[in-house]
Amino acid sequence: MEAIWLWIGFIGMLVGTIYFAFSTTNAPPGSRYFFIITAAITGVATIAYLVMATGGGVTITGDGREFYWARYIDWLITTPLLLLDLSLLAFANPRRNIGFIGGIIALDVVMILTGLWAGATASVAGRTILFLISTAAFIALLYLLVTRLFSEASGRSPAVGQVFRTLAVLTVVLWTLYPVVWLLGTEGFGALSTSVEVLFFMILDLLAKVGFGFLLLTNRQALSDIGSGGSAQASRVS
Ligand code: RET
Repeated sequence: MEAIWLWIGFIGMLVGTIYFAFSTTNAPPGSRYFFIITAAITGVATIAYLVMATGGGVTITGDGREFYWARYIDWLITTPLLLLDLSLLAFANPRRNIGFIGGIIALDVVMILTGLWAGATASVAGRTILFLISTAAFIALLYLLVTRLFSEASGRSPAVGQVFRTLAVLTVVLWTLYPVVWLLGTEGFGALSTSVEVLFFMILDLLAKVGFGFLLLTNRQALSDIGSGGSAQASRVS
């Protein structure tokens, strides 16, 4: 069954990538970078799913589990890009907030790397400690997203504010399900078989990348507000 879920993941990511890449030609002026970042997110995942579906990117751990490390390489590249999309929506002037954006991405990288090491570790104690470090970074990241990014986004045009809130809520809910699947799956308590775990991660990945990208890139009002300056004030003037 695993291979079927992985092929479905591959096709879903591929279709998303082609759609986002073609939509770039029709991007509202000044918003093209959102299309490029979003197509890159699904593009990286397309390759990761192809690798896993053809039997790569997986290893047997010291304690005998089948561990798909390829998905962490995907997440290591794509989750910072998803946070970049959110940050570029929230900040009227992202360049001036480069420290904050770098900080939230650094927490994300810590979360994914310690999650990778936790999954690859044979000892239960090692896995538990690394899982806790990863979760702490995740909570800090969510805190920054819910406080600072939300308040920045409320200063933008109504359409930008609305799409930011939808995407941020989607992100908080979906991302929180990843450690839950991990804990229930083979890396944690082993309540889910490898194939059910692969299925759940595939659904989450499609929603968090293709679903996210679709909601963002089909919102032409928000994208053209951003292209024309993007703050509440700029959109009132135009
Ligand atoms: C792990 C296990 C350790 C604890 C935590 C995790 C969080 C993972 C997250 C992944 C998000 C992935 C996304 C992929 C792209 O579509 C590594 C599962 C907290 C939040 C959004």
